[in-house]
Amino acid sequence: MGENGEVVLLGIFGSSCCKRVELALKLKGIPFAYVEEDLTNKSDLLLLSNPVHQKVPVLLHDGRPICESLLILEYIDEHWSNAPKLLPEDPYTRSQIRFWADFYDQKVRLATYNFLMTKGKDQDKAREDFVELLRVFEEGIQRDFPTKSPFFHGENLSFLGIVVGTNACNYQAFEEAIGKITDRERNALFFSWVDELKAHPLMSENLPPHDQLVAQMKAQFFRTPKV
Ligand SMILES: N[C@@H](CCC(=O)N[C@@H](CS)C(=O)NCC(=O)O)C(=O)O
Repeated sequence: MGENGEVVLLGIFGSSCCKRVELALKLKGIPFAYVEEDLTNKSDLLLLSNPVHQKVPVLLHDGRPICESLLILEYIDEHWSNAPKLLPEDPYTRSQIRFWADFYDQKVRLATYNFLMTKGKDQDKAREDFVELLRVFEEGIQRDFPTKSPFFHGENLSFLGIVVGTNACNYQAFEEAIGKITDRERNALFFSWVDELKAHPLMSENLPPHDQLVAQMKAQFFRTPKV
C-alpha cells in the first residue's frame, strides 16, 4: 500500500457524479483504481459498500466506503488536505460554495431528469423550469461571489467548478440524444462559465467522448418509460 492507502472508485461511464470524483482525485494527484459497475447487475462490492442508496460513485479508501459524490469530494479535500484545495479556507465562503453545489444538484440537475421523463406541454414546462433555475443560479453566484469566480482556485478547478462542469459540459450531448433544453441567450452568463470550464485542460481532457456519450444517453432514454 502506498502513502495514499488503496483508493478505488466504483463508477459508470457517462455519470457526471462519478466524473466529479475522478477529477478531484486527478487534481490532487492521488493514484486510484477505477472499477466500472454494471447497474443492471450491481456487484456485491457496490451493494455492500452503499447498502442504503446502492448507487455509484463509491470511493473505497483502504476498503472503507464513502458514498454520495459531494461528500466524497469533501472527504478527498479533508483527507488529502495538501494543495490544490477544492474548498476555500474561510468557513462562510465554504458554506456558500456548498449551498450552490447543493442547489445545482438538487434543483438544476434534477430539472434535466424532469425534462427527460416528460413530453408535450409537461416537457415545455420542464424546459422553462430549467432555464429559470439557471437564472436563479446566475443571480446567486453573482451576488455571493462578486469579485472572484467560485469555479476556479487560481489555475485549478474548484469544488464548484468540478460539480457544475462535469455535468453542464455534457448538455450538448444531452440535447443531441434527448432534445433541446438549454437557452444560451437567456442563460448567457451561465454558458460563459460553462465555456470557461470546458476550456480547462483537466476538464477537457477528461470529459467522456462525445459520440459515445450521445449513444449511451440514447440507449438509456429509449429504455426509460416517459410519464
Ligand atoms: N446523489 C448521488 C447520486 C448518484 C447517482 O444518481 N448515481 C446513479 C448513476 S449516475 C446510480 O448509481 N444509479 C443506480 C440506481 O439508481 O439504481 C451522488 O451524488 O452520488
